[in-house]
Amino acid sequence: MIYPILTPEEAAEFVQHGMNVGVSGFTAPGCPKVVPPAIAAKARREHEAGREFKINLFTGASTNDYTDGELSRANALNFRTPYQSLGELRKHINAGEVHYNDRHLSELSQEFRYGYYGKMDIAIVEVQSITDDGDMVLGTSVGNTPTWLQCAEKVIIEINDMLPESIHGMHDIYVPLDPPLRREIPIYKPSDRAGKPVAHVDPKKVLGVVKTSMPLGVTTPFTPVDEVTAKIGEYVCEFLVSEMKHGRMPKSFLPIQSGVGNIANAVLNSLEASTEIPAFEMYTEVVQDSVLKLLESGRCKFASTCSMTFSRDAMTEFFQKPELHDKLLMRPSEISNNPEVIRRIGVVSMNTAIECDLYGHVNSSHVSGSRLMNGIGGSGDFTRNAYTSIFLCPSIKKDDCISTIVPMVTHCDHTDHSVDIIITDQGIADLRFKDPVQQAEEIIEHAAHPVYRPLLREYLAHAGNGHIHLNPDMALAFHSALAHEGDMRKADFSKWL
Ligand code: 0RQ
Repeated sequence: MIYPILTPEEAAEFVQHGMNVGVSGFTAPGCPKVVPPAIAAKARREHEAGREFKINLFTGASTNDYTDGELSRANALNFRTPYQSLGELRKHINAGEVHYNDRHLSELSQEFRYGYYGKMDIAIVEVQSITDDGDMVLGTSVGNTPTWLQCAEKVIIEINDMLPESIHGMHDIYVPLDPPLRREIPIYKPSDRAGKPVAHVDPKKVLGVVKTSMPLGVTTPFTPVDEVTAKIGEYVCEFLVSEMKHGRMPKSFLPIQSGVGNIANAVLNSLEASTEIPAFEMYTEVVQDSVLKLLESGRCKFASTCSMTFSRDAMTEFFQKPELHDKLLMRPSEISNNPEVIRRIGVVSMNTAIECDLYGHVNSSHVSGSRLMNGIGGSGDFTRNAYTSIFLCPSIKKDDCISTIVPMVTHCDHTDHSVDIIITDQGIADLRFKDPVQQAEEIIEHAAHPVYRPLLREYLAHAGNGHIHLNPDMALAFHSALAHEGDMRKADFSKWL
């Protein structure tokens, strides 16, 4: 190998205060694991010596504790984009200590190439292998890595020997040309390959290679399916079957996108069990353990993704089963989440909401309108362009004190124009072919929890006139009751009536 071998500490020495740094990965898999902690240690030393040290960090999506965790604990982050999900970093963002820009995941690569963020100083990339010509087999996700390799002035490589050789061939690396030269992306079904199995870097940019031996897979335990999430899963199946019966969805079915977490898990379990939904394909950004089961059973015929967000056990199992390897392709987030492809191949999107309002606006990212939870992630890429867009959430939270159906959302990520269906444990609210007031009635009667229906009906009855009925004083009464009394049931409209 022509590249110098570095220790993590030697690699971290190349990273200076104020630099734009890009890392590989999308969610925890595929992120670098030893260089970021060494950068965090360098930041601590610099701070102790009274010098400033903060970097601007560009990722694919959320990362791992080695990256966001270590760097935020060391106060080493100035700017961060496009998505995060780690408690430690969330705390710093909500305290105003890290400047965070919540972006659609499909867009960051092109925005970087367009020059919105200036130059990328260094990219740190985990790979399975690299040739002297600069061709590399990436790890268990792709994220924005191909663009980072193109834009970065210098590149540090982590070769993780826990990545098996059999991962070679499971990536589809395609970077579109920028306007005015861009052409359509040649993906007409989820299993189509548009690019190459390897990513490429100019070998002259490579500062060196750090050898690692770090376990693969995510460690966060999955919350088991419970009564509420199981009910949501059943309603999703009921809805999809009814769409086929009414001829609104082809009998051969359409590719689905599903997020992460316990609701997505419950939905996929229901799809696995359904006898009425045919075997299907996924065009999605993350696949978790439930997708491994679907691939094994043949219920999922093919999964196009950006990341293998499998647990450690599922990751080991996947690599022990070569018969599954040609049923999955990992692509850059620019492609896995590409609006043009999603719209054209007819992806059915399913994402989780923090709250939805009576008119179908959805908040995915900010609790009570101010506290960042994770971010919009890929939910906007898929929702806006889906064949049918579905939002899922439990109807109530925190022992009935929170209704996820509210008169007005405190922050809006997805507008009424993009949201077709809201499904809770109470049922299916179909917002299509309805005006805003009809939508509000549909949501109250089919998605809201019975405990909150009288209050929501009262709001609607007194919210005024117009195309959308909105009473500015009453619209946030649920949230003000939660803020002051810890319980949305205490919302009191009487003073405005
Ligand atoms: O607070 O932690 O203090 O208990 O918010 O709520 O119910 O645990 O959230 O883990 O199911 O995730 C939308 C955040 C749901 C996620 C969201 C409080 C609640 C709790 C968290 P505590 P839950 P879940 C694929 C696509 C956007 C990105 C996306 C998400 C905390 O699904 O990040 O879709 N989605 N990506 O108590 C007040 C409410 C509340 C509330 C929750 N209505 N009012 N507080 N909380 N709802 C993935 C990628 O893009 C990579």
